[in-house]
Amino acid sequence: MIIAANRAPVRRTDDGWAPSIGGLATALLPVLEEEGGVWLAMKEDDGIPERLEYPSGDPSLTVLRIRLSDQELHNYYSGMANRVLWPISHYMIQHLELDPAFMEDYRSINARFARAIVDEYTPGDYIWIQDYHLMLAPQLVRSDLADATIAHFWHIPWPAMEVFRVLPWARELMAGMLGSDLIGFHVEEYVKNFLESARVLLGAEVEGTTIYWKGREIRVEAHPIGIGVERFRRMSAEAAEEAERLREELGSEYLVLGVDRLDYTKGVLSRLLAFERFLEEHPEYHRRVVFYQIATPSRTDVETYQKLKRDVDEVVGRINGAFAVDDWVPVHYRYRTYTQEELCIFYRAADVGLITPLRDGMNLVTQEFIAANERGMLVLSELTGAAYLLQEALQVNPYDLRALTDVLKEALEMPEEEKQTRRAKLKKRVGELDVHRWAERFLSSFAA
Ligand code: ADQ
Repeated sequence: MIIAANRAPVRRTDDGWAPSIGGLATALLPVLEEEGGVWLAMKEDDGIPERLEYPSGDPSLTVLRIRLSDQELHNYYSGMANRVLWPISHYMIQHLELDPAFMEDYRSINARFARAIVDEYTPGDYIWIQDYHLMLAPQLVRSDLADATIAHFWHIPWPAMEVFRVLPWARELMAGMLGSDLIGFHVEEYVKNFLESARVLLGAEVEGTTIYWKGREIRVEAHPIGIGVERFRRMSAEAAEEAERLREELGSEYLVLGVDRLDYTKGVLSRLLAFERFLEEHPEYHRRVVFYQIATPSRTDVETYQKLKRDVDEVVGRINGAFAVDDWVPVHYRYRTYTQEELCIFYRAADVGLITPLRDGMNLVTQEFIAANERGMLVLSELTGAAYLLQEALQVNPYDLRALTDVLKEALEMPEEEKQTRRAKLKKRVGELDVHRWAERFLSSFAA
């Protein structure tokens, strides 16, 4: 198996190399260790050598890094991936920056990945390319390896065709993806959008969920991704005491929680505005509820992310300035990264998980919250992939400030029995979505 992804699957720890945190590495490393293989990723300043045999004692896989100059990193990653493909796929064309230099380096870095894949390939290998950083690689590999088995998995939404076609390079990018034999998305709606894009923009023939293009057949399928459920259950059980301690320290009857990368797609700002309005309209909740927002710094080199940070700082200050009294601070805002063990303390302690992205491919925080939480209720944006799969959550349109404010009250006041019933169903569903099962499902379709 050859996997190509933006990020490497391992990280350096005090005890040597360990799997990176995050579902993809956790799910795929065991497969690669069993089958043997290669993982190709972009070179970053993370201390990982350009060629690493893993695990150290008895290596079964090789991690190979693709080196990028600073300018390439800027154009390919910060530019094309983060300022073009990310906003367009999340329906945020106001954040698009269409600089042709971005696309130029995107082409050459995809070609570099493709070359490395071809160099590592031995007949019979499966090639699995990940995400929006590598749209052109499948076709570039295909042109050298006509008989190779190639799959692509897309981790963010695929937007409506009329939105995607705004990109000047829409057709070229789509044709790049169609070098694959199998293309995976999180949910059926993204599959439909992609099929429509192939039909209209490329004139490809589409029958059911198969695309016929240049004499080849490409299957397009929904494979919703999950989390390492057992791990989160275990971490949550271990966090029980600390979760109680956190609640005591906060000294508040209710804890409302948000956990996100600080990204404009995650809806942090509108969530804060809803909480502000909730406090304005419901003085009976003053001193009784705390909103804890954890935000991981993300893409801090991009101007729109810097502006978002300033806006969030300002609104947090405004709410606390207006409402805080004595020892009650209504908004606790933490702009930092936590370990997953620490996150589980918050997940476990919360009465309401407020997960309200303006758009999100799946949103794994949702599943982590469900796996770890034993007392509360989940409020979930209907504009996430997760919403299609988690019907028992309280769903809301995050652009609707009125609804967002009201749903918070509804979640806080939901009868215990109803919360329990909904939680049980949600936990069952998250168990089915487990990332190990996701990998199995995708790989067995790949091999079919
Ligand atoms: P992301 O946009 O990064 O992923 P998400 O799916 O929620 O979004 O995953 C975020 C991960 O980061 C979670 O595992 C979470 O625990 C962690 N995280 C978030 N805030 C953190 C914090 N403050 N400290 C530590 N960890 C934090 C992209 C797509 C999603 C898709 C996934 C997987 O945008 O839609 O679900 O890939 O395909």
